[in-house]
Amino acid sequence: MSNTFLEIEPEYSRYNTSKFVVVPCPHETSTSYGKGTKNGPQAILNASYNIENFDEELKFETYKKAGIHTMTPCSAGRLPSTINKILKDKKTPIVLGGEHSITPYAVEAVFSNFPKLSVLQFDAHADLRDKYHGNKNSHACAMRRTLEICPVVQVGIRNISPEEYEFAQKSGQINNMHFANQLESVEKAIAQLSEYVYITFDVDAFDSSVMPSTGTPEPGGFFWYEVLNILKLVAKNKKVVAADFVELMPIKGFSAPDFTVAKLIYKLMGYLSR
Ligand SMILES: [Mn+2]
Repeated sequence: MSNTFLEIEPEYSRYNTSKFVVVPCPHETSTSYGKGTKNGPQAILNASYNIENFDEELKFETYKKAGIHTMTPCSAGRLPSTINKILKDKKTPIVLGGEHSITPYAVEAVFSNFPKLSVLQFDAHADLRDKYHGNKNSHACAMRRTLEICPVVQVGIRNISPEEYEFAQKSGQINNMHFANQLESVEKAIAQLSEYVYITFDVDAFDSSVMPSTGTPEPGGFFWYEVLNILKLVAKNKKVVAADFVELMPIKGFSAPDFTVAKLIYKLMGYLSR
């Protein structure tokens, strides 16, 4: 069991001297098929203990360069005030879900600090339903709620309902929606983002062979280096001010997907520390 990201020594993980603040948010109320996203944050922290701290691509140890602090787990209700404080302290919050419904809470807090914010969503699903099983705050509505706050650019999409598709067409959101089989539009997608960017990464954006540990896995998704290339481009061209990684549903005794998410988070931190 690891209580902090990477379990690094206090010298590099104190709040005051850290650029990144990891906020575990094990919120789960509305998952549809699989259950267990509430165990996601702990699985990511456990896996992070085993990742190599030297970034083989960037040739530095990100944690020494930037500092990474990990907070005690936070409820969805406390997420906005927590994120607000982290941003006021000029740090970058990295939220670990939990289900995708936490994203609008987090985005609202980030938007109040960065009015020129837009969101880059990695996801298999459009998540644009107005309601799901009568619930406006379901994870299936996460991006519809987020869209009520600021613009959203979607990549990796390959699961959308007729109602969502109709909404996307009527609202114009369809122009900011990039389907998984249109990878060539990645640069266009990044150009659609505003100066300040919040990244929300639903792990089901990955191909289901890479990421079986999620409630609603989908074939036809991203592979590792495709995702890294997008993150690299965004980090280079925009100011990424916050991120979340959601919907990991760890499978007991099968740690590769947990490791993938932990390493992905560390890669993003590296790209943001160059
Ligand atoms: Mn989602």
